[in-house]
Amino acid sequence: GNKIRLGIIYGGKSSEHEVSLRTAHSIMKAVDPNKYELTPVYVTLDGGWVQGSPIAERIESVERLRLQPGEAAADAAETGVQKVETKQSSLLNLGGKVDVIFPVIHGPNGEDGTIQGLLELAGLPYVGTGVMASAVGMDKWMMKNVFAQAGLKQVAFIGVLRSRLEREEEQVVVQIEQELGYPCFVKPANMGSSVGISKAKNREELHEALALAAKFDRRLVVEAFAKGREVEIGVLGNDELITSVVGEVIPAKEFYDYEAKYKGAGTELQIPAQIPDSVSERIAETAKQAFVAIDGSGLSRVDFFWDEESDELYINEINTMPGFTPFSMYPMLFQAAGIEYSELIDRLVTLALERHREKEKNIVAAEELE
Ligand code: G1L
Repeated sequence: GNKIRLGIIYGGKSSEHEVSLRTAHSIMKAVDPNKYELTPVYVTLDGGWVQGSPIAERIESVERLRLQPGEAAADAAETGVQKVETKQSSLLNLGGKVDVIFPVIHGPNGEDGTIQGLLELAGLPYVGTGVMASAVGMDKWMMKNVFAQAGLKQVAFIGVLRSRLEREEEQVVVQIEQELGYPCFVKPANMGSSVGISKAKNREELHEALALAAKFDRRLVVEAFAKGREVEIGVLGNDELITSVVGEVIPAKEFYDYEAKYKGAGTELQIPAQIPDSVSERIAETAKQAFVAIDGSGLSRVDFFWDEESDELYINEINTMPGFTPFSMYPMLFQAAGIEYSELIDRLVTLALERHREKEKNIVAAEELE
């Protein structure tokens, strides 16, 4: 049969550029070359878009994916890869050349839903969550509001605007001390990773933590200390959802910080988590509710704290763009559930196409009714 023409957008003007490259490389190595034709689209660190032509050979090194702007025609003869360079997203160039896009990338400035919006405008099916769910999933403050509205139990929090901090930092600090106490966590609302996050154990540290987070975003969230074990689950589907096994993150450091999250420094993953089945079932149900609450599609990893002593379960966050190498939590949770990496990718592509078809059922104007 005909191959599925899969475009992969990766790189990006983001602190997770290298993670994205490695992830794209993993995906390209995992898919069946008889089933897919792969087209790489590299977003450079300074925001340029370099569109390769379909990859014919096996990609041995991740370096091969660092398409060079400007070198285009020069080495095309050697590598068989042609590169088209554009200042802006050359999505209209992709129309007609690919059937579906796998966006392994965050938005240009960390505010997400932007890449998804571009793909909507281009009319292309794409893997993962849509504009709204991506945006909600990237904004911790908005996410918490949505969880609260859906009646999901979470740790107490306060949203703080940077402008309020500039105006009345003392009142903010007093409010945090009264409503949350120490220790507490201060985070920029919009970051995908853990940069700008710190833990404050006293007033002095709180001032420092607020100042740091305010460098990254104009919206901050402060969370009460979460007691309990950190447990995570994968959700897969569009309207009909399946869940993975539950995994546990066992941190070696004081908290699951940037380094631990990305370099695996000291953290250990326990898959499946050694917790009662009844707790795993509650986690699965709550994860699906969270996915529906943000209007998720494709996939999400949902993270919780389970306090063994009180048996309380607190939702921490939903991650619509989880780590996605074969050794990341999400793929490993599904592998433990019997779905291996390449099958996971197949399913995500199928879900993307299904979602696109579902959307095409909608009429866009009342005139179409006639
Ligand atoms: F497209 C999916 F499946 F939705 C998707 C997109 C992006 C899954 C996972 C990711 N992950 C990443 O992009 C990243 C963790 C490498 C950050 Cl750049």
